[in-house]
Amino acid sequence: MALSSSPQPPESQSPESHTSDPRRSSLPATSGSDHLVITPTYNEADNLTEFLNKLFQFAPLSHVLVVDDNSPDGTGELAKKLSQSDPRIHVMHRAAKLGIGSAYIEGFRWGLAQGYEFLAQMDTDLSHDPQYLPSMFRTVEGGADLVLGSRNVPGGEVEGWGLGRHVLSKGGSLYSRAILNLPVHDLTSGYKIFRRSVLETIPLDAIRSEGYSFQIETTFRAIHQGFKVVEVPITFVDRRAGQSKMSRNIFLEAVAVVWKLKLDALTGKLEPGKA
Ligand SMILES: Nc1nc2c(ncn2[C@@H]2O[C@H](COP(=O)(O)OP(=O)(O)OP(=O)(O)O)[C@@H](O)[C@H]2O)c(=O)[nH]1
Ligand SMILES: [Mg+2]
Repeated sequence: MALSSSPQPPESQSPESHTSDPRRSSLPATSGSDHLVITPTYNEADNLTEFLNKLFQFAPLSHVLVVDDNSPDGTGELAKKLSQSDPRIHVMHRAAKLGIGSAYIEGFRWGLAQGYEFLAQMDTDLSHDPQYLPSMFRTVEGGADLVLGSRNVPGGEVEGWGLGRHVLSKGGSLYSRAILNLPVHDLTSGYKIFRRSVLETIPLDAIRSEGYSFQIETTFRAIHQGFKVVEVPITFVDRRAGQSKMSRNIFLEAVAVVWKLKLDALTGKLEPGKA
């Protein structure tokens, strides 16, 4: 799909103006940028406008898909309003809080169906600074299959976390890296860009995990299929507004998923079609 900054006709600006399901959009596959940023939202009304402004400052040709789970704070309505005056913004409204993993998967499916070549995922809470998008997109356009915004490579860091979160995040990456025997330093990062072939190959249907596990699982499956993963250093900034959805269950799920993935790899269950 060719990159273009030309505006689209109003009827194809956003699926939002016709239906709450972007998959029923009349948006043609080649109508603009081939970069899509998917951002799942749950109660991010305090962050969404600033996030989108900053994102378009650094990636003006990208399109964005907001996947909102009927946020009680009105994030979905805000996204809808913003999409009506900006053809780059698309919104998927889901009925209830169905989880971040399924939000990404529905977003990926929509992006693939629309023909985007590069599909990024980012948190809306400004922890993932859009200033890194140009270098991350350049890396994936230059031949990587999956690019990770990494806090654990030279030049990468975290600002604003207490000791507990540092231990959880670094420990989670070290633990998964060791058990799964992976060369990646930040396995729990949620700031990623996939080449579409990765998402077409790994069995999205088989991925049930959420939170940290979702990030570990998609990267592990990509490497298992032989895709090239590159880490780009980022400074991750703790959220300034809104509430974290991090929980004990998300942590425990990740501990278990790593062993399940290892077992699946050993028994040949990770191959596409054997989910
Ligand atoms: N659609 C959807 N989005 C979610 C859900 N849970 C979290 N999110 C969004 O996913 C992104 C990451 O969630 P956060 O709460 O920031 O999780 P986190 O980054 O692990 O935790 P903090 O570092 O404490 O912010 C944010 O944009 C959230 O609004 C969910 O169930 N559905
Ligand atoms: Mg966050």
